[in-house]
Amino acid sequence: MAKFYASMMCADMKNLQKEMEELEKAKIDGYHLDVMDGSYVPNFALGVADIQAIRELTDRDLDLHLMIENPENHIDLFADLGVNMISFHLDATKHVDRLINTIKEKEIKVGIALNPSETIKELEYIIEKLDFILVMGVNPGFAGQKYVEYTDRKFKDIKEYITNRGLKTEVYLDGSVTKERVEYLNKEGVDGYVLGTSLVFGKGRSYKDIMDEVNV
Ligand code: S6P
Ligand code: MG
Repeated sequence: MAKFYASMMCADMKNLQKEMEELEKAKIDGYHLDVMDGSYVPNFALGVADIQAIRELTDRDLDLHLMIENPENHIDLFADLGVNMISFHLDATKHVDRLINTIKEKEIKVGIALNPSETIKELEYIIEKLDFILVMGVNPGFAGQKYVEYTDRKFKDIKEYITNRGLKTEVYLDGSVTKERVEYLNKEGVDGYVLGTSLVFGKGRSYKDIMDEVNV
């Protein structure tokens, strides 16, 4: 079964508790938490207080997506907030392998977020240590962007690579996830999806009604 994570930078933070209650009725597996530093990407998103509030309201998985420079400087802080998964970008840290080890030592699942231009080959040696790959369907930094179309081809390459290597690494799509895209990529074996404004938020419909229509 595909997993669904709600991208909380797209949620109505004035009504956080109600948003989360509605999302949990809609079979959301967890919450995707985008952290941005205005430097790795030209935007800011969720912060420590938001993550604390979300953690207090749910036992479901918190999937932290770090779009920040030098993420290694902040792993203790985020681990103490009780997140369950952390992904970071290859070009945001000098020592990728060391950072993977640091996250694993905290017993937090670790993933690499792959930008549109980056390939699965760049993960050749580290892939065996990864729990998941967060494939960006958009350039990181903003919600509501257009899908980078070659990502569909990239998923085929990634799945083939993982199968040939006999690995169990999960593959998720982050960015521009629509009903049609979930239904198409599900057949390609994509394991999970980050849901933002393209599918659930700001549609004026109940999240449950929307998700009931997604055939996976
Ligand atoms: C983008 C960020 C994502 C967005 C998500 C929004 O930098 O990593 O997690 O929150 O892409 O979804 P949508 O459907 O508005 O593209
Ligand atoms: Mg994200």
